Amino acid sequence: MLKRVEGADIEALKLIEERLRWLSAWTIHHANHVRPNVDGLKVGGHQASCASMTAIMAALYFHALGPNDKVAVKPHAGPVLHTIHYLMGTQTREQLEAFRALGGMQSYPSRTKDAIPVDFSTGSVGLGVAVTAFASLVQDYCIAHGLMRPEDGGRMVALLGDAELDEGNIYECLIEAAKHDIRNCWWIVDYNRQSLDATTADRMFSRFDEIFKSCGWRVVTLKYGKAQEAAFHEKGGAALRRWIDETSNADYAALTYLGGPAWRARLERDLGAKIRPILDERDDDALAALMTNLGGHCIETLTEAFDAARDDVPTMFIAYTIKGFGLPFAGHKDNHAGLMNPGQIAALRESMGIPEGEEWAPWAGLGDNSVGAARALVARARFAREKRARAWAVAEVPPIAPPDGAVQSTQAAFGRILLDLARSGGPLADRIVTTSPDVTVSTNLGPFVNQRGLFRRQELADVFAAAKIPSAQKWAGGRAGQHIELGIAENNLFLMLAALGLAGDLFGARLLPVGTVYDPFIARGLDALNYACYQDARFLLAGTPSGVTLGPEGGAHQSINPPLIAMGQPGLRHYEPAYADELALFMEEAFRLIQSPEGESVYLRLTTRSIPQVARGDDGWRAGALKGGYWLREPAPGAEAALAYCGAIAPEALAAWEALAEDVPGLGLLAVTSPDLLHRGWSARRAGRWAGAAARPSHVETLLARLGAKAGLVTLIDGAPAALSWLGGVMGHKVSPLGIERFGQTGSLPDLYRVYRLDVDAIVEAAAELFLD
Ligand SMILES: Cc1ncc(C[n+]2csc(CCOP(=O)(O)OP(=O)(O)O)c2C)c(N)n1
Ligand SMILES: [Mg+2]
Repeated sequence: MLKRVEGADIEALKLIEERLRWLSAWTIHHANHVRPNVDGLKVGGHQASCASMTAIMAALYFHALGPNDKVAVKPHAGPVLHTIHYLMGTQTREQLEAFRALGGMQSYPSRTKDAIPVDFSTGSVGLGVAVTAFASLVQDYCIAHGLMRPEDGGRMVALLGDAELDEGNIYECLIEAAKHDIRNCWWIVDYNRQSLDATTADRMFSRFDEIFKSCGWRVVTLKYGKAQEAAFHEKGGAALRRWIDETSNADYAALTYLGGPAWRARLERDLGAKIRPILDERDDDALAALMTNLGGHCIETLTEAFDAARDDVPTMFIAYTIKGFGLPFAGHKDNHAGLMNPGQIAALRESMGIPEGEEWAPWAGLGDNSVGAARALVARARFAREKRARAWAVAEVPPIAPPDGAVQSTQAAFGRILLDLARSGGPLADRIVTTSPDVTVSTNLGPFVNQRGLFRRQELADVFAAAKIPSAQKWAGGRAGQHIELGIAENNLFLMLAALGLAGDLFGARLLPVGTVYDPFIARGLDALNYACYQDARFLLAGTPSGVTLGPEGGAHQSINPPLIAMGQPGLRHYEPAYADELALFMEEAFRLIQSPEGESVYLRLTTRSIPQVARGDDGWRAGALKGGYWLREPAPGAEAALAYCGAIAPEALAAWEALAEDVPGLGLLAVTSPDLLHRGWSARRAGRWAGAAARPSHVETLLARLGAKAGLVTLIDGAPAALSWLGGVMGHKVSPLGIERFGQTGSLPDLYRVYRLDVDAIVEAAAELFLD
């Protein structure tokens, strides 16, 4: 039985729609024209993009949304979300007045920076849409694992601009979502047929629904408003409908901008006597209102459509709209960043009956009955009003023992550690969710998956196992599984990690997500990785294998710049272990950081190169390793030189140290476990001096202070040398940086290390050159 919308509610929703249109436009206007401008920069904001979807958002928030539903709002309609909360009393006028100012409401909805509850940050178009599909998968995961009650589940909703449908990540996600049989997901397209630059191509009109339908989605097209539908039944209505269907996007937009007389002239020209009954019935304003009465602006059409889609089938609503609806630049192709001038905003205010000086009053100029009805509807709204208290630590992190083995690779050790965790059980292991874009086996997640299985809403039989075909890898799935297998689309990996890494905030159930990817292909999903970090999603990412250390696989798979990417990425901590005991320590730390309010995500750069493990005298190295580096061979006080290495080329560094130690007394050997952390500490200390913070030396300063003032450093990393060459700037030491600056190629490790100058000879030569200088 569908819940029918009461007539009174429709009127109140229309009132709310108008107020959202006004308040979002006014908030933007205020920031640009009323608030003093101190730097002459345009403040900006998108009045047209907001007006395009105020009806959609009024119907959604004040009619359709339930308390567990989560929404990703079209970035440039952010002000509408804030004004919704303003009407609810959960956003302040001060925050609206500070739109785009420091500490004020953000330009685009931000989970971490906005005062109101924001379910998903948006801004980079396309990503906010796709993340909702992954979030619905995570919700099903949490329900299947008993981490939340089914009745606490909700719908994951994306409000998107039509130009977002050009983003490839939408289609990658659509395919993945179909494979995982997602449900409870709505994508509502603000189909105004305008992007940033112009009107969008007509050719795609009929294609979107085909694409979505073939992926199992229900597609609901809301093309005409109720007034248009009624007009289609009038004399001349059939011709009008045909004309609307056949008119190009650009034409429709231009006529909208030109208004009533232009519509009249054009319809008369194109349809002649057939349309005259409809034209004769209406003055210019009424005609313009009819022609812009599209489905996405019609509260009745919207509420009916939302009510009719209450099952769990993923649904795309294509809501036809006018960009800038009800504003003076409605339909103009240049209106994306257009702002009303003071005269235009005053005219809009007057047309809505809002007295001058009462611009911020939510219900200014309305009669008591109207205000009462609107307030009653606002009071009944069921969407979440408060930010969810962040759900943090869920599992004590036990000490993680490194796997045994005199010779090991970090990638193999990673797989072993996860296997040991999976076998030993306990709360930590139960909260781990692994995921990988078709490189599960080749990144050593396989043993974990053998233990814990694939996650599927429906049972998935292992056909090979059933047929008794020998295989090291089990491939069965079901509701208890803890691995989410993705197709090859690294962008999806990061959106998956974003959604898994927000499970605490979204569903009250913190997960410990572990994703693996070939290190060079991090670049494939960089914006999604940034997006995940921007929202403070927490996860552990293993980039493996990495560097030219991959050897025979060659240049297309050998990564160079991820250490620099990690250094430049807030919210992500890079560790690059050389030894299995370092890796175990970093995994332990990562599981802690994922759960800590002050924590962050962790990126481990690993390799398949098996190297002899070092003997440890004591645990003294651990504290330094966690902070980014420790002396594997202590320098003598005031030593003239040191080698600083990162990761899998530790054996070359050690051998070079042996070769040089005799000639360079007191030579130090610095194990850099995180260029990222060392650099952060260093720059934080320098910044701290000006912020009045205690000027305690940073870790890297403490390490390098052991060397003489004129000492030289040879730095080496299987990656971009700039990740370490900056070490010379810390104390003013001379540096000879070794690393990879050209694309890699196939070869054995000795050959590649020789050609790319990472071998012992190169290190010795670099050191000698420092002294010759
Ligand atoms: C990845 C990315 N590229 C470019 C932009 C700049 N940009 C912001 S909005 C927009 C076009 C939006 O058009 P549409 O999605 O149709 O929204 P509308 O304003 O028409 O509702 C563009 C290109 C962006 N935000 N993100
Ligand atoms: Mg658009």
